[in-house]
Amino acid sequence: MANSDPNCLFCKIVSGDIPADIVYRNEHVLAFRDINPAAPQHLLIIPLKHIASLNDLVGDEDTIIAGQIMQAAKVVAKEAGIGESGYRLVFNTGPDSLQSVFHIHGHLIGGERMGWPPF
Ligand code: D5M
Repeated sequence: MANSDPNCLFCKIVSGDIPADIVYRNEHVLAFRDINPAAPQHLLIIPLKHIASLNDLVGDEDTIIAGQIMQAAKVVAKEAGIGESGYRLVFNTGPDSLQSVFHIHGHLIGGERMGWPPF
């Protein structure tokens, strides 16, 4: 599978063709501010590789990528000042979740006291 999809919005952010408020990048993942924040801190963490959703994770390489997103989350949270106060990492997947961008992204949300359940 190709690492990039020319029709994918988030691949265009990875390549720099579309601007974003990038807060973190390493050789595996990118994090940027959500354009429509749902909380005081709302970052999106994405793999550089195009993978449409959690349902499309295949094999050991993608398992490692999923872990790299998790590893980045604590770094991004700390840099956003919410590492200790707490945060959620949400991966909308499929129609009932209202996933709208089909490139895996973890919503890192925090900066205020949240409710549970979330809906
Ligand atoms: O979430 C997709 C999220 O992506 C949604 O919260 C808006 C955000 N979004 C869409 N376009 C952009 C750009 N250009 N920059 C930053 N954030 C963006 P989902 O879980 O798929 O519903």
